[in-house]
Amino acid sequence: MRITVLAGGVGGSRFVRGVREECARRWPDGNGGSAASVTVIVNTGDDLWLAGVRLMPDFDSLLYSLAGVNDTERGWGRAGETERVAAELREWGVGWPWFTLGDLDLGTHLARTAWLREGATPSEVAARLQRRWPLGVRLLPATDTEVDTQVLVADADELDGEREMHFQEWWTRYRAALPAIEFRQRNLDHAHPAPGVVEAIRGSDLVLVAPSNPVVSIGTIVSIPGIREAVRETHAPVVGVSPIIGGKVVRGMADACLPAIGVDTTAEAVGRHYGARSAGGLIDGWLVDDADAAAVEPLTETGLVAASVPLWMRDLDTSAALAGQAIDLGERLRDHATGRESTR
Ligand code: FO1
Repeated sequence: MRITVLAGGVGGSRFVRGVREECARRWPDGNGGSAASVTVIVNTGDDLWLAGVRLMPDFDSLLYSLAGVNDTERGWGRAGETERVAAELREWGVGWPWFTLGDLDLGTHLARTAWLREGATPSEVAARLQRRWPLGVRLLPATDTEVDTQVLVADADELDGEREMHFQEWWTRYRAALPAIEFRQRNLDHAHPAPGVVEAIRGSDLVLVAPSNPVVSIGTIVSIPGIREAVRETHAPVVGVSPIIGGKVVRGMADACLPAIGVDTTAEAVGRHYGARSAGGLIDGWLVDDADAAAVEPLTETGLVAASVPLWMRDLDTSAALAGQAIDLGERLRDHATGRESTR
């Protein structure tokens, strides 16, 4: 069983841990792991250069969470972190005072930057970093091109009344409080999927879209030329999980991003936004929370196979249960599709 997951950082980490756990339960390999293979296509739009080092926040959130060394409260960075270097950087006025680089976390950024300076690609760096811990899944950056997300906001002090800033400043300094006019990926014109990404999507038995930010995480991944096409053309069923429950984001700032693309902050609107593959969209199945069960009927009319299940991931068991629901919906879609083929 080969599963590929499109994921961002914080919401993605919980979901991917659930997928890993559920695969170990369904397809045990006899020594605690899984005979299934899970590949995660990781959003790289949150990435940035800061204080001379290259940060890849979503990749690092997945790496630390899957390795069990993450700060579970904050949702990013390392457990047991200290901030001695960050205090010095603030004294020197290097980096951003509102963006904390922990000492252990800096170890990762320094290793990554050292390898990049030796000529390694972000994909090669990602492979080296995840060799340190047996994660049980493979993490692939969506692209090796720097596509750092920029946010356009209104600014009366600017001549044209607008200002652009890195997504991380918009989120960590302003807490997404500045209304976003537009999100833009840099270098999209010469970006392409990282090695292994298209092959993973096309070669899967199931593609899952994690309950990550539809704009700056999933949206960024599928904006890389070639990735949306791979998802639309894969023979695997494509099942998405709503990041919105009862009209509210579960974590993060998707509610501050969705208005910029004209999408309401509802499970139904995001499902419609991704769209049914049979109607030119991205997904086949869409899981909403029981609180949004009323969305199932209207979503079904758009060509999606929608289902309402418990979406809250409070712990490993609930995360694994959600992953199981997504895998089951994928099986239903596959049987349905093959059923359709056999009647042809
Ligand atoms: N998020 C914050 O809200 N404040 C921070 O100071 C901060 C530092 C930070 C350092 C490294 C890293 O990988 C992530 C960090 N984040 C911080 C989280 C980051 O903004 C998020 O992980 C995502 O990029 C946004 O979803």
